[in-house]
Amino acid sequence: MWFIKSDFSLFENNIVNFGQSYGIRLSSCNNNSIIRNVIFNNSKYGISVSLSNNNTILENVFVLNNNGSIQAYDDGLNNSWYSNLESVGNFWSDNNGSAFHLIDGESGSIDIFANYSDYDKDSIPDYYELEVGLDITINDANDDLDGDGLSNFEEFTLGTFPNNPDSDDDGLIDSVEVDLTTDPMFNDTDNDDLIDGLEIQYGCDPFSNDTDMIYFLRSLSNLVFQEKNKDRELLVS
Ligand SMILES: [Ca+2]
Ligand SMILES: [Ca+2]
Ligand SMILES: [Ca+2]
Ligand SMILES: [Ca+2]
Repeated sequence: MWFIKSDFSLFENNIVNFGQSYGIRLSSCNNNSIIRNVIFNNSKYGISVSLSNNNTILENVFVLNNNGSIQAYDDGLNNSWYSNLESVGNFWSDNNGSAFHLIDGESGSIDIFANYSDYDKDSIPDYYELEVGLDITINDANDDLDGDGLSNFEEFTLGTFPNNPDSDDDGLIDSVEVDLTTDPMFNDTDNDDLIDGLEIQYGCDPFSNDTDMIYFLRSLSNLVFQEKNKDRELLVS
């Protein structure tokens, strides 16, 4: 959508998914409102405001525009990318919840009420979905990508990795750790140098850091003893 010399207009609730060039481009346009548009996967700026002044750009959803670079551009005067009155800015796929979001261009504009976007509205933000390899275009909150018994949304809220069934690599899958109440993101819950998976395997207490090593060593020596006896019995017979 390329607007030239358009003033006092409202561009609202459009879905802009050209997949090729600019999303919304203003050239010599003044006093317009660009509000609540969804601007997805355009190869250049999602919104570009050039030689244009006093425009308001609010509550737009910017997703994957400009090939991973800054998604909006502004070289005009007094363009607003946020509203102080309503404490609202725009939503960005490259924002992790940080309030400040930079806009490219000579104006030095900033969105100070920036927020993350959630394109598929599954309550998992785009930045997170992109980070861990979830699909930002479909509601996959209840799916279980890594098959560990926890849904993608549960993993997002717990802080475990939805693309790794054993997030802390201690031999216990994430849902087992949730059931046991061991820490799924720290491999040695009681900090006694024996990882949680081995504590469970050898019947130790993953929450007690005083005796675990002794039990572990005793278990190991019992195993070795049994193995040796087995060999001896085989030799005798
Ligand atoms: Ca989402
Ligand atoms: Ca999972
Ligand atoms: Ca684990
Ligand atoms: Ca331990």
